Amino acid sequence: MSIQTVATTPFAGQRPGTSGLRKKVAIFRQAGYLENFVQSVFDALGDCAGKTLVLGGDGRFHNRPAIQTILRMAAAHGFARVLVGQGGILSTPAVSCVIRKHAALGGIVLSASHNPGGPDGDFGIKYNIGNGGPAPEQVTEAIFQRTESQHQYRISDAPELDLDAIGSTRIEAMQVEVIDSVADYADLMQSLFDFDAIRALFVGGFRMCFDGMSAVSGPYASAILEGQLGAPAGTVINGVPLEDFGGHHPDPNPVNAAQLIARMAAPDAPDFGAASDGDGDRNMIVGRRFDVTPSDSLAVLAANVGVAPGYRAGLKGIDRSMPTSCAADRVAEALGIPCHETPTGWKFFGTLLDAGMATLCGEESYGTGSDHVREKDGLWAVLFWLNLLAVSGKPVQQIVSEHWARFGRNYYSRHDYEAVDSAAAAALMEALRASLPALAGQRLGQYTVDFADDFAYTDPVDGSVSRQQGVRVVMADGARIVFRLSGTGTEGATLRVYFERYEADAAQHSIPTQQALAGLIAIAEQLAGISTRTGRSSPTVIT
Ligand code: VG1
Ligand code: CO
Repeated sequence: MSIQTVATTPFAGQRPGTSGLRKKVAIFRQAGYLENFVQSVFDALGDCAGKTLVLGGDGRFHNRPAIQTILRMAAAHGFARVLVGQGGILSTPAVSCVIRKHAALGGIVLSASHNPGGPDGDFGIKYNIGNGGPAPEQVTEAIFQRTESQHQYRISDAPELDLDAIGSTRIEAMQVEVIDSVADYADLMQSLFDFDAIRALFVGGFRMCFDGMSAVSGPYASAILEGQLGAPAGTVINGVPLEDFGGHHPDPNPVNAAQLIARMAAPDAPDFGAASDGDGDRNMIVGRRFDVTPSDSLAVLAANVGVAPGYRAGLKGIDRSMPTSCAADRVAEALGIPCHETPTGWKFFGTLLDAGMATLCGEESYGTGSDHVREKDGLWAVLFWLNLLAVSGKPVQQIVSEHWARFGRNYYSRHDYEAVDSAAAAALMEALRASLPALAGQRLGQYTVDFADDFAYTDPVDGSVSRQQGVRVVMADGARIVFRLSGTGTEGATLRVYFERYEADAAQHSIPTQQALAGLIAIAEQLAGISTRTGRSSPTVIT
């Protein structure tokens, strides 16, 4: 074994987006592409000697070869130890958990999350810092700067390592520990939730369906739900991670998790349904014939936080991303705690969580989590709901309806226009930005614009500023439309348009969502000219 320095040429466009660097597999398979990025991560970290690194991914195509490469590079950079998930498998929240538990310098997550996998699909890589959370923008920017002038990388020429046998081996002077992918994470979950109450629920005949979407959360869900909590075999469906996710789009929303939604609408539907995404950090919560929006889920968990033993001390605050509905704000107000509004992406929650300013966090994109790790956490949210269902004895729909009756309902929807022409999408956003100064005070449909701006955020802890985080048009009654371009897509541009309006009157809480938001949807078209500019008459996905 020896350490080599390999000459390379920089690749353009290695700037991490909302959640790491995501590209088509074919791009990642170019000689030196992954290596250059990893070298840039290690360069940005500085001295890695004697440190511990956590490494794992969602099992998608190219996961194993990428892990072999990164292990050999880590050895060439003097890491003392790498903890790698068995078979190369670690969910995003499990990486966060393992980094924290073992006081690692950081971790590398190989995933493109909800993006499709397989040889023609997407691959991704993300660096998480010592608090277990995604690297903040200063770090991702430093990594990107290095990629622009990366002319060499260092790697050991050690042979491939067996990733499937738990145990310890060496590459150069570095110890490689293949760890159980689930154990540390399962211990943490057990410390937060009332497993006895949930076990009693299943003993009483409660039925659930968890859709692993052939992605990383299957092994976690099988071990915890069926193994530790006694849910009947078959509770977890699509529970084995496949390199191409079975050809499916591992994004847990009612459109992509159609199999689960159909099961929850059947006459003999289980009591509770849930799904998670490619890397296990998102969750969808479903009752019988009833989908819970992620924004409502966050608000409901916040309002009922005392059911879970790990949260009996109450909440320090709630964080939500700007496009996420204001349902959680109403709960925060009732609890007398702050609610922070951050840009899209979990990396913005880390400073607030570390500073003890928040306990629960959520995003409208099926992401919920807390200060137990520094990532959103799919199975955590499912266990929280199970704990709530066990303690309350009420069905999902009743819990949500009662929540609306108490706090009012924030009707909410997101319209995605995927793979649109990048130039057209950029022009649409530019035109919108140009129109903002004239919008305040204007009458649009039945609404009057209160203010319109491009969301800029100053982190209250470290003072860092992030601009252009989404154009928002906010009406006098608080209803709003948000426009932003996705930072995770790999084909053209994806335009996301978010709609929200508040309804206090419980007699008005059963309107179909798209109907309830029709006025705002028409205004968005009028303001942005979506159909003419993108050539699309309707969204690709509505959630
Ligand atoms: C999307 C979501 C965002 C989420 C991000 C990463 O980003 O909107 O809320 O944090 O994905 O989630 P964008 O830029 O495409 O809108 V995951 O599950 O991919 O790590
Ligand atoms: Co994800």
